[in-house]
Amino acid sequence: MLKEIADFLKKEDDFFVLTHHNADVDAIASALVLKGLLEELGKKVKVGVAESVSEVAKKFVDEKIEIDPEIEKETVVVVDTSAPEQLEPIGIRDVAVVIDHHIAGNIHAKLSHIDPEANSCSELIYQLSKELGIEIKSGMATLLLGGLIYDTAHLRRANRDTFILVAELLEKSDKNYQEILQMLRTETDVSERIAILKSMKRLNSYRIGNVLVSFTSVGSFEASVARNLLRMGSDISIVGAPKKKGVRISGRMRWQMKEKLNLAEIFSGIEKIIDGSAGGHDVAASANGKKPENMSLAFKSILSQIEEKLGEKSKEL
Ligand SMILES: [Mn+2]
Repeated sequence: MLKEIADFLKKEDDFFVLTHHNADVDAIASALVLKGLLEELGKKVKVGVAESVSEVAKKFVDEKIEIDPEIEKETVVVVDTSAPEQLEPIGIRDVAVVIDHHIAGNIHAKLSHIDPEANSCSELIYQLSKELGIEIKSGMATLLLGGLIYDTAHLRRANRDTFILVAELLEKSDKNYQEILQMLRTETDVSERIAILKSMKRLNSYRIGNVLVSFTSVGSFEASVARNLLRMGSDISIVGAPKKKGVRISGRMRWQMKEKLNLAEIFSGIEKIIDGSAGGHDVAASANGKKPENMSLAFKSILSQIEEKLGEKSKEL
């Protein structure tokens, strides 16, 4: 299908390449490299994004990107996007081409190349460059590397082919792997880091056999604090954010504990206590309730549910 898309792109003249809201690195890389390729063919190309470009993706942008553009008579190409809602509020009558790697969405287009096996949309654009017979320039290679590395969670989800692609693109880019990783780094906002540090003051931890469980509370960023507690050594972390009229509780658990416990199930056991509702899955759960005064009761219930499931009593550390 990429062959047909390449032939079609060669015929048209005036393009708008669009991608999803809060555009991530893969979306931006795909759109900008496609723009570059089409410009090599002498075409007029604009790039548009719905709503915004994500903070980390901004570091890869050094040319004009239009936010929520008006589409006139341009030929529309949509990249890295599977649902029309992800393009709102951009009003589009006709989509000519979709290139994407998400499970087949419902954007109706004349031509589409959707490959859910691909780890990133960037690698599809790279394939398209070969189909078009255009040599990837250094800047384009850097963008594609950014997209590929970002969408594979820094290559944790990479396969053999991904590494071959990365090696090929590193040959073309004037940046090395460390420099690209540096561009992909995101700084945690200072208020979030303050929440993490403050949560340490209120930390209560327990040992149940070899399982370590931590409880704490913060004003906000409870999910981030819970994730950080796992990094610091907890097997299960429970973080409450009590407000005047309500409470949110977030829980995280190490993957290795999945066989023994289901956090979402445990959280459903505190719905009544905090007068609210809980949801999530085995290793991540959250609950919202109307009774902040019962947060510590909810913590006690969570601890005793874990004790019961593991068949052991807890000892405070
Ligand atoms: Mn993507």
